[in-house]
Amino acid sequence: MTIEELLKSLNDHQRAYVDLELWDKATNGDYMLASYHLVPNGKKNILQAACEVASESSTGTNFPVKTETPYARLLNALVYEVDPEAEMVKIAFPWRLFDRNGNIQNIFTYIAGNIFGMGDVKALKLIDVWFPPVMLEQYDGPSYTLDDMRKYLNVYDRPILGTIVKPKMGLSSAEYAEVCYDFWVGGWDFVKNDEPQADQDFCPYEKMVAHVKEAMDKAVKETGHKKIHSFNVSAADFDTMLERCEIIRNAGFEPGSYAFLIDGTTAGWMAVQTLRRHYPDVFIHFHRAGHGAYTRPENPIGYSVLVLSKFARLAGASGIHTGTAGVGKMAWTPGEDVTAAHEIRYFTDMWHTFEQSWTKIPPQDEDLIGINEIDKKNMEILIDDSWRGIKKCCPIVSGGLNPVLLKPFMDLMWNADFITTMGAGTHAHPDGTRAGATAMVQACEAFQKWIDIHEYAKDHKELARAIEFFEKK
Ligand code: CAP
Ligand code: MG
Ligand code: MG
Repeated sequence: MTIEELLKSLNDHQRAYVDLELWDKATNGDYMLASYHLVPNGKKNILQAACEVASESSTGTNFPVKTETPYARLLNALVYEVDPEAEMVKIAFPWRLFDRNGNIQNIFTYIAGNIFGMGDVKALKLIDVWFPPVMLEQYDGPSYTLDDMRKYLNVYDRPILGTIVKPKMGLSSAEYAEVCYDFWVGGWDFVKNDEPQADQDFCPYEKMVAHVKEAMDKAVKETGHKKIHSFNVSAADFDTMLERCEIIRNAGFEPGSYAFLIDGTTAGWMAVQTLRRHYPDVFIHFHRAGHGAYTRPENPIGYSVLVLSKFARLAGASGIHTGTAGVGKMAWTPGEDVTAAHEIRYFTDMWHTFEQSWTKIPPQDEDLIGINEIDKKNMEILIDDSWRGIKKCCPIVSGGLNPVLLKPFMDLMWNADFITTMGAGTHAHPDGTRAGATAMVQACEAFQKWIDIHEYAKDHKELARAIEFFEKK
């Protein structure tokens, strides 16, 4: 069917949710834009189904209602582009639809809410979103960033090297801290709780925190390097979550030596934003366990890694896992993971549906945008006066990485400005955690010196043993 025929096929109700003449008005600042891959269920054509989606994801339902008012109608989401071949549609959401208190959860109830259950669609995947400058004013964005972490660690020219303590669960608090100590003295920077770490009877929360503090003090003293631990503060309710934060803050850790990890998909956006708003001086670590139900490339219904990552930045997460681009054990590809990792770091990016500028200066103010562009090259603007832009959100790269895979991943990533955490990649090393951590450091050194790791391993035995073990797999 041609676009004209598709338009003619609409009923009055659907016609209220389409404006294929919107074009450049779509980026005039009045709308948040979204692009979806949409396959109708067969009874409706793509434009009819798209209008039903626009209705259900803004002001409407499946019939026009007598209670509609002229003002309510102004808030209708509008289908403004449709590409039947590519099965792609773009929808403009008047941003005044959204809770004006910078509430991400609210947006998801529209653009990733009921519509995922609609009978009118067989496939509905939210591919990308674009935020108008006014929304960037309203939402928190990151406060404590990777740049602050780098300053604390005095590490600038390589990824932050980290691990996740394994086994995932079952160690006592003392055993847990022992593994942290071994990693910190063998390698460098960063240890995180695993995503299910909470207050289990074999590893009581307060004891885990206290033992980690002891291990960190010992490791800092021995190595002369600062260390960081990312504590999982996810909990049954917000009070308990905040209590866990206070346990950590009152355990004697110096500012910068701890991060708060939140299981953002299972705990939800409210938890992420509560942490961001309560603790602007702490690195908020968004673990995304469970996101695969929405983001796996083969899932017909859901949203992309890019969308999740962009909202994490808007919500103010300091960092979010963005995957290993197919190099590690998870299912995604460079197209998804590297795009997401780049998008949340830069000031502008145009690798996907929309060119997103993360500046709060309205697009029409070109000369100021020009100044921002120049500053971006020196990175001052993102660091020193973020009033003009949303600060960077740090890609956290994990999931089946090991010293052998670091270079293949970095070749895809094109930069070293991220945190990497290797669990098995450290603790499965034939000579244990300390050697595993050292092997990771050596693999990173080899990359920095442009030396092949097999060459470098000739006089770095921990790396040699890691290659022997992990390459066999
Ligand atoms: C990695 C990990 C992370 C996943 C999360 C795990 O352990 O701790 O939670 O990487 O995936 O439990 O699998 P390994 P993503 O290093 O031993 O694989 O980063 O893609 O969100
Ligand atoms: Mg409803
Ligand atoms: Mg994990």
